[in-house]
Amino acid sequence: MKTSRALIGSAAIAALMATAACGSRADEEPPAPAPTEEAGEDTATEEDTASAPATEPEVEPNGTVIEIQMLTRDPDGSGLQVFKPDLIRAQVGDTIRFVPTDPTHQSSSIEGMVPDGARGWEGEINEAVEYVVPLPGVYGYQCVPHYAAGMVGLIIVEGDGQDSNVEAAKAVSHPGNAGRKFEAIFEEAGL
Ligand SMILES: [Cu+2]
Repeated sequence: MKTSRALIGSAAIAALMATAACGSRADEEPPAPAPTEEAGEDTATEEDTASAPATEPEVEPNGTVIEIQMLTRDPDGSGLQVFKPDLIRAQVGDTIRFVPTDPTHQSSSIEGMVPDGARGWEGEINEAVEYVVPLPGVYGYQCVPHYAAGMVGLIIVEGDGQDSNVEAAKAVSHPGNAGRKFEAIFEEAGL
């Protein structure tokens, strides 16, 4: 009881702070001087964009979008309550787009199943959510309402350090069918 009230309290404070931050940002409306554009290799912009100290590196979307369907029943027979495909390989900067093909689904990364320094994502039910993958590593995710039913998936982002969080991700325990599903996915991935 105590815990959930404390959580609600801090969530409310966070919401207030977010509102305040939005408000002040809108009020300020910085005049934004026209940047002097030098075509091509421009590297000195980091100082200007230092806003909130995010732990996740800023990553430019590279234009590649990988779609994952959220399905109640896979018309091709892979099962009920599934992400399709539930295992993908991606590159840093790719946009992963979860598509609400069927209703009642969403996608959230699972705590302990994203690489250090990655924030992860949390989608709304019945809405598409996009995440630009910021770092090599594995990213495990769930559909919150159908987690125990085994509606989970894995993204492998290739590059230096892609195996850095594999063991940690495999050590996470899951409710119901999700554990078995992840075992199968990790096996399919050769991890
Ligand atoms: Cu679902």
